[in-house]
Amino acid sequence: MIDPLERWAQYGEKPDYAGPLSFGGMPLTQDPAELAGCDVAVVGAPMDDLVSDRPGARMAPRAIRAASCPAGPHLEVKVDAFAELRVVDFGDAPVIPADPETSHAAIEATLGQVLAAGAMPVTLGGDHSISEPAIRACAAVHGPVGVVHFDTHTDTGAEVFGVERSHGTFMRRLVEAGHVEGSRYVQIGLRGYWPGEREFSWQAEHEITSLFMHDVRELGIGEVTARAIAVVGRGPVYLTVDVDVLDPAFVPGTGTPEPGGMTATDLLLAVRTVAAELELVGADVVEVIPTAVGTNDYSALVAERVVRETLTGIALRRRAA
Ligand SMILES: [Mn+2]
Repeated sequence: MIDPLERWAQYGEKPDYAGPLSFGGMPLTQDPAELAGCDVAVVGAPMDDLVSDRPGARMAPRAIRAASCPAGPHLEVKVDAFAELRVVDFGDAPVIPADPETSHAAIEATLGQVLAAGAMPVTLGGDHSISEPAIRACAAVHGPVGVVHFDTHTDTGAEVFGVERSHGTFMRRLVEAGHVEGSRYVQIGLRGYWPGEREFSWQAEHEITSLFMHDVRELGIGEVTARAIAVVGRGPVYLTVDVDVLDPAFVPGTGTPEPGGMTATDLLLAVRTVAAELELVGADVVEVIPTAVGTNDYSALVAERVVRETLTGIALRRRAA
């Protein structure tokens, strides 16, 4: 186990730009034996071979780790997730460029090691297709899961350009394989011009709930989040956040940007609330395309905060229990 804070121990924190790169400056290991006793293991899934539009999300795990992550308690809810939870960075899954099937198998196997140790995997994508092996790994241990899915798109196509394994099809594949319960699956933030009638009627057959961007605009994020939590209810839940749910103003780098999206303020509150209220067994943040270095990369920074708010929600839930 490498502790990036070690050389700054007398200060209790280190500069974000210094020391070995790990999520939140947390200890870093690639040894599954060292996951024992951990609550959360962060895993990078740096692949973007299955995007239909802009590539670059393979660079995101490193960029998210390099984004600023200040130490200390959350000013609003007064919980320090890193003090409350034992979080480690488990490195990256051994993905292979231009071989998505092998990369998906590597992601599933790496998350399997996390789950076998009793820890919760938090995966840094990658294009959104990485949620397919990630959710499969969680469902293999916990049984079929509910899903809270923040996204502009439903990702429930039967194919995209005739391709069945894609960042636009994986949710359909997971529902059809029985890994996701349609009646406990909620999409939040949908907008734009895809998908169409065929996909939405398939979704209706599987009792999937869609909360659109106009619902967020008209009902407010508090009510939309409460409705999502009510639909998913008790039982294991996976949280997946495609950062394209945000307005491009808040995420300059992402695979398929769509104007008219959520604010960072709303998204961060929503993920924290979901994590505090539901029984999360896994989470990911995907489709981040880094456009700058370190704290200058706002896309990676907002993705880092999505994870931080998720961890804060988990810490709140643990404290309440
Ligand atoms: Mn997506």
